[in-house]
Amino acid sequence: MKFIHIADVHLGIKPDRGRIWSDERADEIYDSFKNVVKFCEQEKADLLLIAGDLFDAPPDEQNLKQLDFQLSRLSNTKTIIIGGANDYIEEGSAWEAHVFNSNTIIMPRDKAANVYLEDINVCVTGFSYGKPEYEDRILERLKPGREGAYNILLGHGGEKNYMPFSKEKLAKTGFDYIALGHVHKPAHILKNKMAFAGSLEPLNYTETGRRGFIMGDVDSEGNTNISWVPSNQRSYVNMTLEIQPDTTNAQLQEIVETEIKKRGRENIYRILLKGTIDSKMEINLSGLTRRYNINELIDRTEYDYTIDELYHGNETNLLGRFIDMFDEESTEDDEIREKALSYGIEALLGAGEN
Ligand SMILES: [Mn+2]
Repeated sequence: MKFIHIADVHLGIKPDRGRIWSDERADEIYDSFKNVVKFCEQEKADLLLIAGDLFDAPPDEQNLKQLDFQLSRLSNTKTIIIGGANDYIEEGSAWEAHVFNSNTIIMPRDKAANVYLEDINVCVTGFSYGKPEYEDRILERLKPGREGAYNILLGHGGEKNYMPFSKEKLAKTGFDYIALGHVHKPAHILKNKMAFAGSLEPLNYTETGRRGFIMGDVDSEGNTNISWVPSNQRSYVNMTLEIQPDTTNAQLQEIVETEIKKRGRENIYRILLKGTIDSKMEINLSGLTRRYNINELIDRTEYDYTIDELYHGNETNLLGRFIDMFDEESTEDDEIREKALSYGIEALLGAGEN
């Protein structure tokens, strides 16, 4: 028996609204889901398990028709879905009303239920969210639905207000495999027995690293082997660059460009600049932000100066007068005094007050 376990696809989400790559990301998330369907067909998977938050919000009839269309391409695979914290199933909602043409089962809302698939002797126990939050430790109390079958638990949560559980207690429930959703970072919790699939694509800048899904193989003795398959088309990358006092803005642009090309120009970058720059240097990477996906540029550079050099030539302006102020006798602690002087100078240089 072969299964594919996915979660937290968040269809319909539009990451990084307003950015040049935002619309494309929405399309890529949908494409990644279609790729999983293709993969199921290629691998002749018996089961596609979707552990909550397939949609970013409760779906309407159109969303479900499109989903049904995608899943109807599967000739060998049954799909079992639970509603999660984002796409919870309300009474009388489209989730409940839609009649699927594809071989798809939506687990009922707000209660535990079992689905027994006789042809593959698999029993899936699941609990669809009927509202956005559950404080109760519901998953820990679920029990395998059928003796003699291969028992799977399909669950969403693991955090305060989202069906919290302890890994130890969940591991002792007796299921053969526990397919989890909610945490967007993939996590293989208990070897070949319990895992968060993670999302198919990273959904915001905090979700760095690769994303994907889980493929499981169960042999005739009931031994499970799972492996993780990466699927994301882009990553969020945090990049820290150290700048030297003699670096010019043109050089900085080249450094950033080289680093982006090295790490993949399709990726979405958060660039942190550190080090010391010349007090006349002005950082401007606008040329790059038009050509690459730069989500954020954080400037933590400091100006390169000595107080004497700085004072010379600035005696009569705001900067000079500020330094004068600190030269006068002071009762302040030396360390505080030095910090205040340096913060003030950085601010005045940054504002061009010299
Ligand atoms: Mn989610």
